[in-house]
Amino acid sequence: MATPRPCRGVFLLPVKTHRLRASDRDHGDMTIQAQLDDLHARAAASLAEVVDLDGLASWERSFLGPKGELTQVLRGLGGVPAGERPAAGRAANSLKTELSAAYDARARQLSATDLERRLAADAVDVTLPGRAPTIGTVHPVSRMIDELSDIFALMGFQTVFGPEVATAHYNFDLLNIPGDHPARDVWDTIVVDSNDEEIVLRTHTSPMQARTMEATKPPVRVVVPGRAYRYEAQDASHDWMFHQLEGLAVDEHITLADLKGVLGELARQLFGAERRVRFRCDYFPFVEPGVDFAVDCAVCGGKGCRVCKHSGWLEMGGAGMVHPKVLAGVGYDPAKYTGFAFGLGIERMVMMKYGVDDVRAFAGNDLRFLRQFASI
Ligand code: YSA
Repeated sequence: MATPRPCRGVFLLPVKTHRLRASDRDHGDMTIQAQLDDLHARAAASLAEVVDLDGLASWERSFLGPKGELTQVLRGLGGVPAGERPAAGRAANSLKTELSAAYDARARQLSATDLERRLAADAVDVTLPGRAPTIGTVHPVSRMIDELSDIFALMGFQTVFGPEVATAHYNFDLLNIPGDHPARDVWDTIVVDSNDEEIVLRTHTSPMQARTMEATKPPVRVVVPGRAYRYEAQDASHDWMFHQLEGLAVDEHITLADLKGVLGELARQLFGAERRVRFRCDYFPFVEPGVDFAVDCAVCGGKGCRVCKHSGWLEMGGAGMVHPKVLAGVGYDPAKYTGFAFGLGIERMVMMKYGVDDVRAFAGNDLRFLRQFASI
């Protein structure tokens, strides 16, 4: 078979292998010019009906592509008598140029329309007001913990954290609450495991007293914020999970006056210079003497309201002078060292500061409640 001969970008094939086909249409005795005119008319009419780029691609395949009608005509030129061939070739090539130009023009037109259509579909109205993103806020309890840590840092206390799961040894024994002590029942303990040694969810942050003292020598000044758990009925002022802030200071010559000074300063920094504090005798096996610590209600100014249950006072927590047995239990010499400790209810402090009247709101996950603290 002879090799195709390039001619202005078109391959002219030998007559024997390629007869004039023009898309298998029956052209009978039509002259080449008549065939080209017919092809021209049909291509133009068909192009006018093309409405999108897919249609245009198919039009191109039908008329200009390697198997398209015009290409077939060009390939068949070899069968045209030699005298007529140059003119037929010029006419065919001129039609190819014309159809190619028409194709390009239509392609530009359709691309522009297509782009416009896509732009219209994707249009963004930049004049619409934006949607305000929801901004998260720090939980009021976490905020109070930060605030308390800052206040105590200025008084020389370091903030430390401890495990929420404790052995009964740390939660009770080292706090002078042995197994048979009636006070052990007071704590409504959630026991996690009682096989070898009783493991509990800490009922207060006080286990960190012994842990801290075991790890350091006096002087000690720490505050320990964190969760505590008790198996007790929930009501407006009691939840089964809540937060406490433990405080511990041990050194030579520490007295109850130091404890009163520190907690009084805390109340003023947190609730305002005009706040009054109250200390009343209380009993905790790990302190002697023990006190409960209350602040006059900032919501009603001490007159009595729903938040303070009409008493004018809000109890913040328990406190006292560290019991000599607790000091001795961790190897401190009680003849040399004294100390004070306290355990404050953090939710109660937030309630007092912001007038919240139900402790259950803090773990209730109601965003309407939590969002109120965003702007404070
Ligand atoms: C006492 C003496 C010390 O030397 C050191 C710490 C303490 C406090 C002691 N460990 C304790 O837990 N005392 S307490 O049972 O009275 O709790 C202290 C505070 O935690 C309460 O005043 C209250 O504010 C808060 N609280 C207790 N149970 C709660 C609660 N808050 C919410 N829900 C509960 N169920």
